[in-house]
Amino acid sequence: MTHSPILSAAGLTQSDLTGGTLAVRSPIDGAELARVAQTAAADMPAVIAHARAAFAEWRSVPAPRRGELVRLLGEELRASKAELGALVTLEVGKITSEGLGEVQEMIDICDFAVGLSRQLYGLTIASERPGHRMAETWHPMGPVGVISAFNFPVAVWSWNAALALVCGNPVIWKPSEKTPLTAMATMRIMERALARFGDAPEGLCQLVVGGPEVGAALVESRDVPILSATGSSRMGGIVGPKVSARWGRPILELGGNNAMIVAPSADLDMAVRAIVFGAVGTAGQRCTSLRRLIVHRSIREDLVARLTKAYASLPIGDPRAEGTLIGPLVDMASRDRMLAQLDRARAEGGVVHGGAAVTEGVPAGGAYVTPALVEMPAQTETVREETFAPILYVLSYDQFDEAIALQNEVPQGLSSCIFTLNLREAETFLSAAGSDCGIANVNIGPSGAEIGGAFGGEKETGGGRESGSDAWKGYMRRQTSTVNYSTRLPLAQGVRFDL
Ligand code: UN1
Repeated sequence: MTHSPILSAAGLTQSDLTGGTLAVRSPIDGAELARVAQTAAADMPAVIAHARAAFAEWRSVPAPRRGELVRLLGEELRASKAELGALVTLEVGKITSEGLGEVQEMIDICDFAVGLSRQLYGLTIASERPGHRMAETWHPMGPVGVISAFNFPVAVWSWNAALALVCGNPVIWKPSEKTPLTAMATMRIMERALARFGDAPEGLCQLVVGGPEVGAALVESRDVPILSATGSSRMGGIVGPKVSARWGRPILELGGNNAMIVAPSADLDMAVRAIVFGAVGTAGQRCTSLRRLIVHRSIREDLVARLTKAYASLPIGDPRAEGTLIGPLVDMASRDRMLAQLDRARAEGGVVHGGAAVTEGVPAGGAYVTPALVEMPAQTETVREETFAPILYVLSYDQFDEAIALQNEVPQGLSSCIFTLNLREAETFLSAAGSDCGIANVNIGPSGAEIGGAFGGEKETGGGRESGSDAWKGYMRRQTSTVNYSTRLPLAQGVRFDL
């Protein structure tokens, strides 16, 4: 078998790509890219023990020095951006610009984490007792298990790894079975950073490739105090309670069912661009993808007409080709699920525009579709589910309160947005009585968040926060310390206990 030059350019060797049992296919044409070796479940205790040994050293390395490793990782990622981006495109089917954007997201979080390595600030707290000082210190936790999904095969690891490493924690990564190659190439980049760093402990960053048994070993081990998992709400509903039951800390980033409210005052030209990117970008396979439009009845007809027009001219095809905006879905099973959901929506009274398999003018063997716009009479069961495909349901509203109620009335709570030029509506949407999501935007679509903010959402999205802001606190343990520098021993709350 001759391998794609993109694989060797990304540092993968013949022995990485052959002889294993896990077949990896490109969504572009369904062709087999490689057969990679899998980690045996029986090897997981040794992997975890290795990480624990690394932790014993790494936790005592000063945080700014730990930041130096992440700085080097950022440098190596910059040097390999084109090659890794091309591999993301090959293994996931993202268009070239989005493949590169994913690597940029990794570089950005490295930069953020380097600064953070000098800012793991605790508090000083006013003590009620004389001659006492109270403080809060943040300490490393231990190995972090990262279970990532196919759709952001490397960026989500980097959000977790960059923070975990500066926080003093080793990382064990189990990527999606659909995307081990980008993970292996990322580890090669990490190895270069480690070599330049010099004295990092062995076992600080490990990759395990395999199925649910490999993930289960991370989920179940008490030696993995933090388990960060990205994927479906169904998966998180199994993983989260298992981690909690053994007193571990789950960080869950699960399904989204992200909506946009389009108010009568909206700048419709801008809204149309945001809607199209949000709904069809990454072929609708972001957890932040736009899935529901809640449009004021007075502008619905106009907006749907503009959207159907915009949808009709979208270039669908090989994601490597310049000009393509919609690449393939990850596999045929995903396309089948999309088509089945559209049938359900029709049965619930939906009028479907688009949403068909495409076989002409696209590489054979890939799961290409026209994105679907579905006018729904109500927020039915199908609309309330996340389908990982470019389906956009259109609902209408008359009163603003109704729009907010519809936005919130789904099980998921990741991202949300409103297009309006009305200050009252915008601020109400962002208020305590507004969107119930982890992300709420005004005059911006729901996807494509910057790394500087905390990323994650509520309800069935799992409640986890990753990436920017103070998400780092999820990777550390907090210690409250009170020091008595006086010659007396007063008790708090004025309690007397005189011997
Ligand atoms: C995901 O789909 O799992 O906000 C992450 C965004 C990207 C990350 C998406 N920065 O769309």
